Amino acid sequence: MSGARMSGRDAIVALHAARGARDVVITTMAPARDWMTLPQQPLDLVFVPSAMGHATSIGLGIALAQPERRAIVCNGDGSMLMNLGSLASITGAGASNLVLLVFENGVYEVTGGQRTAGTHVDFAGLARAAGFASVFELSKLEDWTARIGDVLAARGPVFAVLKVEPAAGVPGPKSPGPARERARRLMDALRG
Ligand SMILES: Cc1ncc(C[n+]2csc(CCOP(=O)(O)OP(=O)(O)O)c2C)c(N)n1
Repeated sequence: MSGARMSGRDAIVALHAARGARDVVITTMAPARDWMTLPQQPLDLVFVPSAMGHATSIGLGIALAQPERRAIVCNGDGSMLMNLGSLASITGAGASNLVLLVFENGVYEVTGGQRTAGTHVDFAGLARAAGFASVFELSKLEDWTARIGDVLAARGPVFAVLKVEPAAGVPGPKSPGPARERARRLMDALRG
């Protein structure tokens, strides 16, 4: 990986500190693994185990059902590539309360670091072409930390590519418990 990139875990720690109390945060893949090391809230959806690509669609559903909340999706780049169509669904639905963060590490990190096709894809360009209202690309932790408030508050739907260093040799995320119970808890929290 060329150039200075932030660590994905540091990027997640910064997001954890900056998220609003009413925000829903949906994490998958390496971002989910790192999110689970931090204190959890009822409005967190750790989407593990999961089929790649679906976190964006779940985020869209929550954003549309709860327009007064912000839904923040933390996606892997390989998973983003599996569901590029969701970019058009998000903008087509006018989900202005959705923030999509792609943790671009260039690999399928949680399955052992195989290279994704993402290394030659301009994710920010794809998001602009799909019609996202605000698009960011950040690779330095100090820039992410300084601008995170602007990113979260920008006119939505918001897309940010976070260029992160792959973490080698860190085991993938383990399910934090039965998915049905966790989904029920999230629904209760969303109603609250
Ligand atoms: C549809 C589908 N294909 C394959 C897998 C197996 N798999 C689980 S995680 C993963 C890699 C995810 O890569 P990425 O989205 O880039 O996230 P990262 O691990 O780099 O954070 C793969 C291939 C899966 N869960 N779903």
